[in-house]
Amino acid sequence: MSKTLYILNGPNLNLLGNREPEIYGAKTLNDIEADCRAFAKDAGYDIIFKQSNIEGEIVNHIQDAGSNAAGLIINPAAYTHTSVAIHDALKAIDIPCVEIHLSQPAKRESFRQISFVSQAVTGTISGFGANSYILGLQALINLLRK
Ligand code: CA2
Repeated sequence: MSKTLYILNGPNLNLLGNREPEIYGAKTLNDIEADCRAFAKDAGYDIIFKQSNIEGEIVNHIQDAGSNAAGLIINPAAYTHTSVAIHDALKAIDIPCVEIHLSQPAKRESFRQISFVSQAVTGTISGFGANSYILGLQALINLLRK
């Protein structure tokens, strides 16, 4: 079985650490990537880590993960609440997928209360800041070990 995990990040997450630290924390996406790589390495996995502001690119990455990876973590960012294309791409692959969020969308504006992604993933982790990524990896790796 593949020992590669994909971690996909949606629009504006490249801005992490520079703005709105009270909502999204002080770590940059590069910091989060380094933390994820270290955690995954200890567990015997390598990471392909991507960020895109373009919906179709995220769809392409999901399809690549379906062919090459053991599992997928995705923070779809704003596309969480709008994207049928990302929902359909996740439904079309046959590997475990974990949706993660830095913040807790359920506590925020009404337009964030709907996730088009949740129906298409194994589970969701939200509200733990950058640690949501590590908790997501832990959940995914535990699943893959079963
Ligand atoms: O909490 C999360 O992880 C979100 O996926 C983040 C998205 C938001 O649209 C979702 O509702 C919840 C926003 C990511 C934008 O990140 C920024 C970071 C710094 C400055 C501005 C935006």
